[in-house]
Amino acid sequence: MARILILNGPNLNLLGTREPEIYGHESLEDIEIKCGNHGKAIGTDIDFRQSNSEGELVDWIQAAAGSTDGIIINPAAYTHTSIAILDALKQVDCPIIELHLSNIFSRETFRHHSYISPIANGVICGFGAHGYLLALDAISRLVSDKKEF
Ligand code: CA2
Repeated sequence: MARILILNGPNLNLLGTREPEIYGHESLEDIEIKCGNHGKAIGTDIDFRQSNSEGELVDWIQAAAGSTDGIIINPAAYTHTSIAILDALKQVDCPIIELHLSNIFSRETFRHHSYISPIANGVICGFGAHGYLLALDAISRLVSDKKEF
């Protein structure tokens, strides 16, 4: 069974409590449950985490090298600032999908640049919580394509 690590960056633990017009009404725990159910349906094993700490996210990415088949990451605000997360992801040899709840390109210009996009296999943004399920489908295809070679 493919092992997929889903990482969530700073403040995403507050989902559902504020700014629902941007991020929706679902909590991160709701999204984790949906991912777990969808993961089962498509035959993937999900490890779902959130941290407000850049260093902890880097540690988790480093530990994933060799033990995870794919990474889905919503780096939140670190998307726009973190060379450390970029460098960590560069060392991992598995498919990577960058994910955002909101359409970062329809928001402030400082959100239009991502340090992560250049090394991601793909980017999903603007579909709210449903984006997590889209990302799971996409990464599971990338993982099975990789195993065929
Ligand atoms: O759209 C996304 O998923 C973002 O990654 C969310 C980040 C933002 O900095 C990115 O530009 C786009 C912000 C996450 C903060 O989430 C909150 C949720 C509810 C209340 C307050 C913050």
